[in-house]
Amino acid sequence: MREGSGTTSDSPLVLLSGGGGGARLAAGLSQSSAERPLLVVTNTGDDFEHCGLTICPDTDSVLYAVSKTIDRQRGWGRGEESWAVFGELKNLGGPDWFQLGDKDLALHLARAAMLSAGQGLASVTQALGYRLDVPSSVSVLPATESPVRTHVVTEQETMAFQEYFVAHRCAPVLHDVVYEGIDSASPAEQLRDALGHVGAAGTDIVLGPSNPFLSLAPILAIPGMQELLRHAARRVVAVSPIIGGQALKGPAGKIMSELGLDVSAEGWTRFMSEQYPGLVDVWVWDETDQALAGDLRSEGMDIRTTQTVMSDPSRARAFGDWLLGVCDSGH
Ligand code: FO1
Repeated sequence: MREGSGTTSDSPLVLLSGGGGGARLAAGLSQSSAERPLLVVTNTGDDFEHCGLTICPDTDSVLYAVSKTIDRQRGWGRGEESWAVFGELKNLGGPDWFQLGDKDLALHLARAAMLSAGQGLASVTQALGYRLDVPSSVSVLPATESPVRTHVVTEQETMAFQEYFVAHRCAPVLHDVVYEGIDSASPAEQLRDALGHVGAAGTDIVLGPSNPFLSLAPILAIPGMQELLRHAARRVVAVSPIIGGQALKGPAGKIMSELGLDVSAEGWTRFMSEQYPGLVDVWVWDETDQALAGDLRSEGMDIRTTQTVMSDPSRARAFGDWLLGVCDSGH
């Protein structure tokens, strides 16, 4: 861990995020009082082609969350949405397994138009963020421009991520996860730039409360990514997605048990520290699990506990402020 420059006001806070808990934390951090530039690095492993359009679910959930246009009940797609096109698409016999609201569809069409005009995914995402009124201190950046596609290996077959997540509702027993294309991927240029310049000396990295297998691994497994983050980081803080022995939403707990891991904040911490040795400095658990921290603390791990459940925007903001405090505290 590098001691950063005195002031951290201009050094970025980098958040690695999937589409669920990570997006909520991105929204909380973007509201946080400390005016540090926030760079949200999003998972691209869920991206896929649908009706000829490039869909980027995790990136879009973060865009909608930080621009406060997300449907908060569902946790994805737009609030105040209409479904005229989707309804007619069904009438016409089009694919109806993946729900696309009218405003959400407009974003996919705008992205498709910019991509087909030759713009890269990072600059397309930046343009969409600008149009959605994402706060100017926040940048949303797909982790890589190279195509990475998460596939889930189950006992019957290997299936694409959205087939597992949406069509099969995460029911099949997971044996392994593979990230097609990851070996030829590299970290987004804008991320290298953000972490490379002088002001980045006080950079802090937060691994959001996202699914380690489906959301964080497709980012951290990008060749060179861990080194890039570790080298730039003053402090790396990881937030547990497992609270009281389960994930709040999504299949992280189910996958951990299917992989024979202990479904607890401790089990998650041990998995992550073995998977990414030397990456994380501070482990953040929910206060529910406070009593379980003793063993790992006696092994020298720095475990902090607080209220991590972001049940509403004010809780997300308070958690964001708390995390900024941990990063700035220097101890
Ligand atoms: N999830 C679903 O379970 N059903 C859907 O029909 C669905 C549509 C959808 C459309 C746009 C979008 O950005 C996300 C959407 N999601 C849907 C969620 C998506 O599958 C997940 O957000 C991520 O891929 C997993 O984090």
